Amino acid sequence: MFELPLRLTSLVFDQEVRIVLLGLDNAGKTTLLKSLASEDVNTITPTQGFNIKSVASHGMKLNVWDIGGQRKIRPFWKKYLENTDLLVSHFYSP
Ligand SMILES: Nc1nc2c(ncn2[C@@H]2O[C@H](COP(=O)(O)OP(=O)(O)OP(=O)(O)O)[C@@H](O)[C@H]2O)c(=O)[nH]1
Ligand SMILES: [Mg+2]
Repeated sequence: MFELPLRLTSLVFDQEVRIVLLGLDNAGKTTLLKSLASEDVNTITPTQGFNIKSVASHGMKLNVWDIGGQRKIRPFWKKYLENTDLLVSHFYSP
């Protein structure tokens, strides 16, 4: 259902990539993360802190961080960006 813009192979030389998903609450970040990991997306609840999953793709290990988007969590977003290779700003537009 979802696919990250994986032209990363040409962008990075490291075989391990840290990706952070950031966006407002209900944007669909956890749905995207679970889809990438081929997990059930029907039982998702709002993220209170963060979720992390490692997914193998295109010969790389993608460490994908899904950060909760609720207002009370937003002040902590910046602390997750350290050492990040790719930031995905996730929006859901009905
Ligand atoms: N129609 C539609 N609904 C979606 C899509 N992605 C997510 N949703 C729905 O939007 C709601 C919120 O999705 P989440 O994945 O929990 O959103 P989130 O960005 O992780 O939200 P927080 O954890 O609160 O930051 C869920 O009911 C999902 O089923 C999409 O692409 N299309
Ligand atoms: Mg979430």
